[in-house]
Amino acid sequence: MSKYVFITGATAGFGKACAELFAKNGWNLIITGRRKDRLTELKIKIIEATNADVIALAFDVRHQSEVAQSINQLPNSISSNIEILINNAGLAVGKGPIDEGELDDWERMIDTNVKGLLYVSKEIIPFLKANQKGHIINIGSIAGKQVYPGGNVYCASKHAVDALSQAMRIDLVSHKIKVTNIAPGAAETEFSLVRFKGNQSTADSVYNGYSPLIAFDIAETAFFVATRPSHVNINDIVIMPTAQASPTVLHKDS
Ligand code: NDP
Ligand code: 8X3
Repeated sequence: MSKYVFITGATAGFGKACAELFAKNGWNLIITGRRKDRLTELKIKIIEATNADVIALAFDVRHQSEVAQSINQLPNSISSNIEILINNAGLAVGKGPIDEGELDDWERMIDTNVKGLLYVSKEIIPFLKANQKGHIINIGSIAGKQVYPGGNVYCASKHAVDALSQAMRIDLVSHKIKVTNIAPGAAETEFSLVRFKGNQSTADSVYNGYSPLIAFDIAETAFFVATRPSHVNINDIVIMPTAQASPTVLHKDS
């Protein structure tokens, strides 16, 4: 199979699980992230386990010229075969009242979650348009559906992802490009360790007392939406752990 799925943030969590699941099911991959060593490790692991062709591109989605240069270096034989873009790279940094927020945290979230998603999409959409088919899967969040205490800028960035998913669907429908927004609730990845700036015990406490989602759950969801018949598009999926009813209502074991 010559089809490629382009995945941002494949060095950890959801993106890595998506890479493994799509490759196992016959897809070729373009995996991206900043940590080159992790990309290389994942590439070797997938090549050993499957027949997938795996291209690793290390770049920071916040830097538009890096994004454009990396993607433009792909040979036409590969870029013209990109069928799916999974816009997954993202992060929360910090959690607390808005007036105590740090400028650098705000900029990291907005630059990564919103501008980074736009920079990558701008480069990939022309390949999908040229083929008059394709699928963009944006990883939003329940934080993009509801705002919760201390979530302010992260929630705003994920509301922007939700809006951009709707906008892409409207603007690209005439090119037969599907757009899906996946909005997960609490999932145990490196997300909380990043959010709490390396504080392992605070990060662990987010997942104590219940079974959170795992990265594979989101990979399965992405794979499901990507494998519907050509006339079917799943617009939006909210997926939470069974123990979670809303961003703030979690049923924990006492
Ligand atoms: P992880 O921290 O495990 O993975 C995040 C990925 O994003 C990494 O591969 C990281 O790669 C990449 N990334 C971060 N910043 C950049 C950047 N500037 N340039 C390129 N890549 C970057 O978290 P998750 O897998 O949980 O998160 C994936 C997505 O899911 C995010 O958008 C997150 O907001 C969203 N999400 C997460 C939820 C959760 O509870 N875990 C729930 C809902 C949504 P590297 O550091 O190598 O660059
Ligand atoms: C991650 C889920 O609830 O921490 O997007 O915002 S939450």
